[in-house]
Amino acid sequence: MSSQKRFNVAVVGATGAVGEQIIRLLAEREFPVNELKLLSSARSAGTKIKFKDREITIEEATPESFKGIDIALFSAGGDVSRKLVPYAIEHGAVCIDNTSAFRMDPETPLVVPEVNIDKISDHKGVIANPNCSTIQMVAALKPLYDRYGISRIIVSTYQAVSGAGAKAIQEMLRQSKEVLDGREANPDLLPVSSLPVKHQIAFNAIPQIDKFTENGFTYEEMKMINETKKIMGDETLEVTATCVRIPVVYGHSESVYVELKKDFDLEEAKALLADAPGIELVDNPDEQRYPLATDSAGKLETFVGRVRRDLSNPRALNMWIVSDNLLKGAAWNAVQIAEYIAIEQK
Ligand code: NAP
Ligand code: 3JM
Repeated sequence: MSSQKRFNVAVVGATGAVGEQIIRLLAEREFPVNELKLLSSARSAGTKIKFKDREITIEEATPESFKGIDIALFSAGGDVSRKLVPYAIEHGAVCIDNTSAFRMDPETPLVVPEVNIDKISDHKGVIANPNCSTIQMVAALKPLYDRYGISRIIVSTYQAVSGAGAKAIQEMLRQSKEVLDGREANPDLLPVSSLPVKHQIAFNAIPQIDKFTENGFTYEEMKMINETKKIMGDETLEVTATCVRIPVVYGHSESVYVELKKDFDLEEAKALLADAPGIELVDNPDEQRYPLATDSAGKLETFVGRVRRDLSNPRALNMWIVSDNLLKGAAWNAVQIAEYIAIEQK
């Protein structure tokens, strides 16, 4: 992208699964970077990361790290954001936060550019990036919402291990090898929670992502429910979710049932999806074409297929929504927001 102004950018969580993709996208998209500060915990401080033709030394993230920073992208967990975002704001940075720390704060815009880019200017120093599973779902449902209205969404997710961080990928691969070698899998990480009980992810499906809340839903499920209403700007939307971890490395898949407020024509609904920004319709049952997690890996788009009228409710659709959880689900949505900020401040 072209812009006169160049920005001092900080990436917090630069050595993580999301941070790595943010750095790659900043380079690939030619984001107008002046200085790039790469921050992590003390564990990784001192290691070097390549950015274009430069080698940048990782520094420990501290309250002082944000002096002179214009844009700070956070993906180092909620505790780090809660602690450091206020300092970054104090130093004059606009923060784009990938964690759940500020998403439901009424003062913080929760932005998916294809859905509610108009909210981007309402910030008080921090713009929140939604949860990965929410982002791809609302991006795909937006054209249907605008044309027909939506009353109800029932979603089940099939989420990749990379959503639980770089360590979870290694955990799944290690367990797979153990099982293929005829040994028992030694679960050590998933589900991510403070409880000592861990489950096998290799050759399995775990119906728990994040901790449980008191109502029987997990936090991941509650994120999808609450964030969807906030992003769509519609508290009357009825949403329910079941979030499941599966042994896929990259790409979250979702089975979505959506009840519309008006009668619809199926071919028109598909045409709306095909024309929507950031959406690619892959829907040809005759040729067995539909979105696959493996095809979504490395891509910026959200893929939609298996679009069909529900048999129990003629005003409802069933569909399959897939996207790379580390890209549109995290790093790309965040860099997209940064690109809009850069355009605004040009
Ligand atoms: P990850 O691969 O485990 O990486 C975690 C990163 O955070 C590493 O760079 C780590 O640095 C850094 N970090 C950990 N503790 C820190 C501390 N006290 N101070 C500074 N940096 C610290 O995890 P990930 O998958 O990249 O995810 C990171 C976070 O992004 C998640 O916790 C989540 O909040 C958010 N996330 C959001 C989405 C989304 O949908 N928007 C998706 C995935 C993740 P070291 O190398 O020093 O350990
Ligand atoms: C994705 O702070 C933490 O423990 C991070 C938990 C986490 C989150 C979150 O709640 O911010 C891990 C993976 C997310 C997310 O995007 O909601």
